[in-house]
Amino acid sequence: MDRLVLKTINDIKSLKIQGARNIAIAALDALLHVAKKSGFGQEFYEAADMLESSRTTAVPLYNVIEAAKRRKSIDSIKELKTFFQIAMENVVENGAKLIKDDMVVMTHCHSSEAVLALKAAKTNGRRFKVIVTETRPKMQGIRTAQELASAKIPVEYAIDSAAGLYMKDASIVILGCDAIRKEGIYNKIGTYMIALCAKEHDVPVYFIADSLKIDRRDSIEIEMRPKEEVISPKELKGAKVLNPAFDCTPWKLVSGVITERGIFRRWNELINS
Ligand code: RUB
Repeated sequence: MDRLVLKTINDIKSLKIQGARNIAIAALDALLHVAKKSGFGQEFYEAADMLESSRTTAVPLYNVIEAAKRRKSIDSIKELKTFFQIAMENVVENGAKLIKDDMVVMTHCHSSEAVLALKAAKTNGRRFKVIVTETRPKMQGIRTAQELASAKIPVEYAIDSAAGLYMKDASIVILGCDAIRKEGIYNKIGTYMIALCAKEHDVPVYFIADSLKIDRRDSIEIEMRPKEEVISPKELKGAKVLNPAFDCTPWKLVSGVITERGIFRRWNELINS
């Protein structure tokens, strides 16, 4: 298999490249490289299938690869990349409007769309603080905290289990999204717990997502990560280690999904828009 494809898969699996949008863009870049090199033959389809199965819950990866396989043209792969750019600009603009002066925003993990919306709010002159949870076991929250701090946005970096303690101080929860489905929104593990806690404190919960995250399939697989990310095998024998990467927040806990088409509170509203 092509070396760039193998490297991309490795970077995606190891979370060097992470976040649903970044993963899909990296896969498109790898496919573009293969298509330019050897066209739309066996190598292209094998690369597409390997890339697609590298992460199972990040729906834009599935959606763009299936589209690239159907369309079989270099221009359409480039168009898919352009779609991300244009959609992202509108998503970010719609997300930034929710941030008001003196708000305390809580966020979890690292979502490029959520970070860009918060940075846009800062550019628009809003003054606010962000509480970022560390996001065990791979600590992607640190990327969010670093990027916000570099943009001079006040940040507090909290251990995951402190989300309940600090929710009473939050004005809004802004999260990324890996899949928008009939039963709810899939995002990094821990999101559901944060949304439940926000409900208890009457804090609105918004997900930021472009429409390439819509998933109309009958089922979705929640990615299970290696146990070695959590514990050394020598430390615990005779127990199964559970390390799921994502969970699902049901629509009843969702105040809105911010997309390039507007903000939606229900699945039917979104798919009929
Ligand atoms: C990242 C994560 C992000 C979404 C959205 O999980 O859950 O919130 O993927 O990201 P992981 P984006 O680190 O396991 O990929 O807004 O960048 O698409």
